[in-house]
Amino acid sequence: MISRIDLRGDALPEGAALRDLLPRADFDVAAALDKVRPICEDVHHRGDAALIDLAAKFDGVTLDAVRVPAAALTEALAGIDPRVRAALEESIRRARLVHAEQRRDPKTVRVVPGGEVTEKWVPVDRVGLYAPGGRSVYPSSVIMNAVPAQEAGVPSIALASPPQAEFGGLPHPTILAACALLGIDEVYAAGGAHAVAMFAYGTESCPPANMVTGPGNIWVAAAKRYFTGRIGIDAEAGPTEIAVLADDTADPAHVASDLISQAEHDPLAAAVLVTDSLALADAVEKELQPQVAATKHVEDRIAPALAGRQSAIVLVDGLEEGLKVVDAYGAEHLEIQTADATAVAGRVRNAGAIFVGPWAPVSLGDYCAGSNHVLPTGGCACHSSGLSVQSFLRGIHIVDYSRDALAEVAPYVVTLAEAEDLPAHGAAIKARFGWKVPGQ
Ligand code: HSO
Ligand code: ZN
Repeated sequence: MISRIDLRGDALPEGAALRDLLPRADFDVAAALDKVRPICEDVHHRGDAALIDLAAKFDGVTLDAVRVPAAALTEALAGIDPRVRAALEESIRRARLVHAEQRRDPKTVRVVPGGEVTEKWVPVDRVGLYAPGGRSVYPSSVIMNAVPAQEAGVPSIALASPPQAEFGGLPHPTILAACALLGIDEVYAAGGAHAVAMFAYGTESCPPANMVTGPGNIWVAAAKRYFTGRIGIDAEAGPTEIAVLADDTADPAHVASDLISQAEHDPLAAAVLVTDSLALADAVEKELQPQVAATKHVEDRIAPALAGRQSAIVLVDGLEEGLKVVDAYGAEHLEIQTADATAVAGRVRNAGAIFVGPWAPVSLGDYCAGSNHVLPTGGCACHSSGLSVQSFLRGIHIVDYSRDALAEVAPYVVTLAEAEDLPAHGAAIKARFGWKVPGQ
């Protein structure tokens, strides 16, 4: 059901060599680029007409328009199960609490008397959020994308989600209901690479956006890569990952259920247990059998995800080695189920989010911890963060120097300009002082 990688005995290799020993899914975004290019360019040239044709081709729906009417949002909210509504509201409330604290005030540094640099934080003007359809209808992801954008103060927020044949060509009603709860009223029935293209280029009905965020399949990831440089993106989300660092104090039934919880997303999802306890490894493996058999998405997702080359139980000689392994892996989600989990978590350097101890499973973070669930996958946690208010802000330096402050530093600027063979740079300084730079 799940393979083992035994790293006990010899000293662990360092860095990339260690990373190469660890499991990871094949998620070849580059290979998908050739397929998305013509789709994106079709949207570029034909706008809404292309979106309508692509919806017929990929989603099997006939659309009159891609913009979702306001009434559909109100109806979706009215039709939602009240318990789901209450849970979404609680999820939004907690996410707002955490994300509101991520806002940044401008900061001014007085470099010298009369010479200041201020960094001000300005939200992106317009953002397109993407919410997948099909297998992954996640209103929770609408929350995780919208809340940080809203708390950042983004003035214009639109959302795209694939049209669903069974809902008359509208996006899934729970997606629409989540939008209504969040106050997002600009919604488009568009999915896949063409939805990203709609936001990147703009069409007759959708003004272009400066940034696109949100999870999606490989086509969405490839479209994000295609437009990188033209628009901002959050990340190229790959299949979801859970790593659990556990010792013999962990409850094997809970470790198994947490591994299964993320395997539930996708046959390419990764579930990795890193432990120094052979007894725990055996017990977790034993737990997996009945738990997997009893859960819903066994055949199509969980069994292939656990059996895939991206999932494994990794045996290590001790906690120190375990920490090296989880840092080399850089999981999207990392659970610490060890004695003194807080101290161990404090030592982790690479993870999208860390879940500490027995009462903080990844499922909590997926929905209601207040943390964000849009996190770096594929090892990108070693250089990137999850989605936050910061993702939607730009820091702009404001440089304000007086005459005296410029005069004081002018010789250095001129010297550096000459050292770089850029005399015009120096001249721009000298001209201000009648070509005579004090100190030279
Ligand atoms: N675990 C997924 C997010 C999600 N889980 C949505 C449930 N719904 C990636 O962080
Ligand atoms: Zn999840």
